[in-house]
Amino acid sequence: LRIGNIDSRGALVVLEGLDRCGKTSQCSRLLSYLEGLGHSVELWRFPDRTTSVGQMISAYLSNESHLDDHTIHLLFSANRWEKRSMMEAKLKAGTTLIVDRYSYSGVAFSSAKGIDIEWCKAPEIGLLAPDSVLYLDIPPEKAAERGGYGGERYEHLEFQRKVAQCYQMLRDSSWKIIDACQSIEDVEKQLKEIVLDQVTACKKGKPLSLLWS
Ligand code: DGP
Ligand code: NA
Ligand code: NA
Repeated sequence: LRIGNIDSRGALVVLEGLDRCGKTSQCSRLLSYLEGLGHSVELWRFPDRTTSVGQMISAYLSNESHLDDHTIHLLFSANRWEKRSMMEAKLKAGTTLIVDRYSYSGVAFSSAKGIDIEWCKAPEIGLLAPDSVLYLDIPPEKAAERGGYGGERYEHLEFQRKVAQCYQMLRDSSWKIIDACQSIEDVEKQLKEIVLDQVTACKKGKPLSLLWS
């Protein structure tokens, strides 16, 4: 009989997609679902606008400040690095993290501006790799039709089209592509299944790995 498995941990689950793909509401639904099953779980989001780096990012996104494309890229990356040790501690303590955007947003949004993709990935190397990346796939035109683009810097159809193309280049075996044009309930059902599988695998000791592997 083994009492407690030292390698048991929480799962790192990331939701990605264009602005208005429905990510944020699906994140809350996943949170309630896992809490209801009695799992230890937290909802995180990047950028985390509460830190001092996050406040610089927030000012940039709302067009209150203007920064060189490389500079803002590194700030987004720093915002993930400043949360890295807490992220690892939470996972090792058995808490599953549902994360609204991560390094893939970092690389997709900056490479959409024309910055070399390898340059974009470099500062992300060594961050924790997600167990699962759930990509909510929606045509940019459909997302734009949903309305509610809040007027932030990147919320324009033309730019979102480029971001969609850049996301395509980042797909790997940890990605699951979900058709985000389905009903909210159908999307939710698919996400729940995938996430529960990951939570179970991580409880059994699936090892953590690092970006980009
Ligand atoms: P959100 O708070 O999820 O609405 O994200 C704010 C905006 O910032 C959104 O348009 C996506 C973009 N974004 C998120 N993460 C990054 C990143 O790491 N780099 C860049 N350049 N943009 C990002
Ligand atoms: Na947004
Ligand atoms: Na969002």
